[in-house]
Amino acid sequence: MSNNERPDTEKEGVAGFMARAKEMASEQTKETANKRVVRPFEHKVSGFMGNAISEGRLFSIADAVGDYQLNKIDVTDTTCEYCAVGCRFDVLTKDGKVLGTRPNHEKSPINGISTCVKGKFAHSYVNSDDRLTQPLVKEADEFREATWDEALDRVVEGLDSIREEHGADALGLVASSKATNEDNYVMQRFAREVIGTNNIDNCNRLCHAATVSGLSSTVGFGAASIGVEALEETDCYLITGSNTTEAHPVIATKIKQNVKDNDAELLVFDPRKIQMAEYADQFSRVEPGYDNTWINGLIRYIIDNDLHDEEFIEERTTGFEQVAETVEKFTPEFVEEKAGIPPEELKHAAETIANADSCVFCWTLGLVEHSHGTENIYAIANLALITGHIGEPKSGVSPFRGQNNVQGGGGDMGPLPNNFPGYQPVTDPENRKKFADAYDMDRGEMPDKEGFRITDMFLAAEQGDIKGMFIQGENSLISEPNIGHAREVLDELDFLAVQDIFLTDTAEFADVVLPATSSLESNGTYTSSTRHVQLVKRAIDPIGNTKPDWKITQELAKRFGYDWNFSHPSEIMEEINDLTPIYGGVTHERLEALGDGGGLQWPVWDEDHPGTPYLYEEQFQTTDGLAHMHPADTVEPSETPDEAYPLVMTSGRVLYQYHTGTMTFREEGDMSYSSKSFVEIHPDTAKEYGVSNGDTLDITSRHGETQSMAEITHRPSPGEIFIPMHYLDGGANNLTKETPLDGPSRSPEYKVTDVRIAVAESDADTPDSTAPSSDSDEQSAKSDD
Ligand SMILES: Nc1nc2c(c(=O)[nH]1)N[C@H]1C(S)=C(S)[C@@H](COP(=O)(O)OP(=O)(O)OC[C@H]3O[C@@H](n4cnc5c(=O)[nH]c(N)nc54)[C@H](O)[C@@H]3O)O[C@H]1N2
Ligand SMILES: Nc1nc2c(c(=O)[nH]1)N[C@H]1C(S)=C(S)[C@@H](COP(=O)(O)OP(=O)(O)OC[C@H]3O[C@@H](n4cnc5c(=O)[nH]c(N)nc54)[C@H](O)[C@@H]3O)O[C@H]1N2
Ligand code: SF4
Ligand SMILES: [Mo]
Repeated sequence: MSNNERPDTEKEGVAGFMARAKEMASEQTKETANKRVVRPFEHKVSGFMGNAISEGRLFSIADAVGDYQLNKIDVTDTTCEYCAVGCRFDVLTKDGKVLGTRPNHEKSPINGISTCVKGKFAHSYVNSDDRLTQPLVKEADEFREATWDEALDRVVEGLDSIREEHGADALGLVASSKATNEDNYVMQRFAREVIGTNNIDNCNRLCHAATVSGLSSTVGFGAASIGVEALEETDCYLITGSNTTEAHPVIATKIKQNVKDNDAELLVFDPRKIQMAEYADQFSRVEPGYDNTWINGLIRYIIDNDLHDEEFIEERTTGFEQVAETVEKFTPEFVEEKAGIPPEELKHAAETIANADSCVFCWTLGLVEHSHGTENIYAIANLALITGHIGEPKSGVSPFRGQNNVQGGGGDMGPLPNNFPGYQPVTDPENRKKFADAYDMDRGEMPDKEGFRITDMFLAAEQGDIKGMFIQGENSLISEPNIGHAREVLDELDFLAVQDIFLTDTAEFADVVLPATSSLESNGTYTSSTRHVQLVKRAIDPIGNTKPDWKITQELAKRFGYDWNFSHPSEIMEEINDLTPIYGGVTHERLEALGDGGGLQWPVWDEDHPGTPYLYEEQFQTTDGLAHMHPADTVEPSETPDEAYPLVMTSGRVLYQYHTGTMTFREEGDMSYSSKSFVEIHPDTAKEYGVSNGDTLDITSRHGETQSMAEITHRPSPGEIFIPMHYLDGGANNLTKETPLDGPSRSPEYKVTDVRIAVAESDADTPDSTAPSSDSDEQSAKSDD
């Protein structure tokens, strides 16, 4: 539904407010003031959230702005702190308060004039009263405020005593993909140089790690091969496991535009009838966990019907024979039986992809958060390769990355157990020498074996092999698979330090909590899903006694005896330039000089290199320059329904909330939508179990149990339910499992959990309450045009 199609009642509310606000403004200000100041909050209410933000709050924004002391309003261009689309906007601030944001098309290479609801509205958390503003230390199970000196000393003591007694590998460090590239670079340096371990990882493991492992071993880089232009102009999209309108709204808008204006073909494969399905030429409902099956089915159909690109396969790839052999068993009948895709849909999709002049393969977590996630990526990469749809301006692979900086801070910068910055393996002696020399270490001091992945850190802690952790900017209690397991681990650690902007549910377990600046108080860079490195600029001074993440890490390093002496993130970037070839020419000065905040797409090999809008034009990033296809033949997910657990739960996101809610739960507008957990359930399933809309359900898996509220809707198939991941109470991770993990990437199988349901408390007061709620079916129209 577009903003203009909102129900009249909402329009009236917004329109009414706008009329009054404009009246106020016009009484008191001149035209120029109106242009500069009123527009941001006009923009604020013009969107869907006009009805969600109370008039009280809008008027207080208007009042603050309405002092009309224009010279006191600061405007800073920066990059969005939510998702990896990489939108940029101006932030309007006054006296340390964030008033609002406004897209500035001159400084927004990716989004132009668009942002989504989160970029537009969800920044109240920054000035929230319950921000962490002072370090905290725990004494007799209670937190008390401490000085930075005391808190940092306690962290050093906590980490050092474990290292003394059990060795450096008894410590696990978690870096934050919410933080900048520079923050993450120093964090990996801290792990390796100061602590002496490769036990460092971040949320990419819970996210696209299978994409990274799958793509890096086939085509070279664990990243999207294309840029936004391809997403705007390609002739064909295969989108799978991506709820694009809710998770990457600005990209969704570009895709919908291309479909509408240029008749681009859109194929959507997903277990849920998400909004993208409504724009699709073909929507195919997938059985959760059977992606390898239908993708291999497409490959088989294409090869069988001679629709593959023989020249491309011959000249640019290896492994075709093995793939062709492996897909033999994935007949249309087998695909229908296992993955639920009818033969005619398989045929139509295969022919559409193979016959298109250009095609982009888009995916997100529905494809990767599986016990065989890496195989799913092999399969989709094989499909791109056998059709020759990669290495061109409008064709390629396009995983939509998650956190604002998971591409850069979660990968490129090397806070990873296996790689130095720039994906240089830690097991290669040459790389170890290079980094040891740069850090002035003895070569032998550089840890040489791969460290624990996050998921393995939690398993190792259970076994007593990890004794202490330092978690920056992750809310592991809620985001790790199986909250029950995560709780036990966090509770059992000998020492835990957490660095965050709020006292999160995870931080409650900590011995020391360090208060970091938020994105809007930070300088540095983020790297978007399309490999754009972009500037992040401080819009307000650090709140309270908070410090930037990199500075906290540097102060800790100093207490351990390492004097790094960086005085600004741009200096950290200079070190990155020297050691990370793909960032060789990315300097803050250059990004600033571009005038648009930095549309430089890596690899940028040196200062004269213009960046790389799309990858693999001539060669793949492998030792022989060829793409290496890997066969993938796993069919089943790790668990399948039985009598005790007859339904399949998938988990994911909603538009208005972000992950564990630390930021969006503090935004009153977002909280008027999806403020607590719910279970999407098909009307047939509801009928079968006697469930009415609004009932509280007991939901039990083989790994845990929880209660959540029923929302009857046609979005899921009968036999499947969906629960969002955002909530501690009633959220999906009360039911998910910590093992098995995907082999190569060690990612969890968040997307498939067998469950049973029972009504705990009925809300039924009308005979037709088992009908889909209009609200929840409308969710299939959830978007943010
Ligand atoms: N509003 C909002 N936006 C976000 C975030 C947020 O928390 N809130 N988080 C950001 C992050 S870190 C990430 S990683 C992205 C995630 O972005 P998405 O991956 O798009 O988000 P999910 O809701 O997890 O949705 C995954 C999709 O996979 C489908 N799916 C489930 N199981 C399967 C399966 O077995 N096979 C297939 N093919 N599909 C399946 C679901 O129905 C859903 O449509 O979003 C980013 N953007
Ligand atoms: N069941 C299920 N579980 C999932 C998923 C799923 O689809 N299903 N998705 C998984 C995915 S893809 C992801 S990415 C993870 C996300 O899991 P998390 O990364 O744990 O989720 P967030 O809530 O984004 O946590 C980020 C933390 O960083 C803090 N923060 C924000 N800005 C800063 C900063 O500048 N500095 C510091 N130090 N801290 C900051 C926030 O307050 C918050 O506590 O969840 C995973 N869990
Ligand atoms: S699409 Fe992502 S980057 Fe763009 S405004 Fe929304 S949350 Fe921010
Ligand atoms: Mo993610």
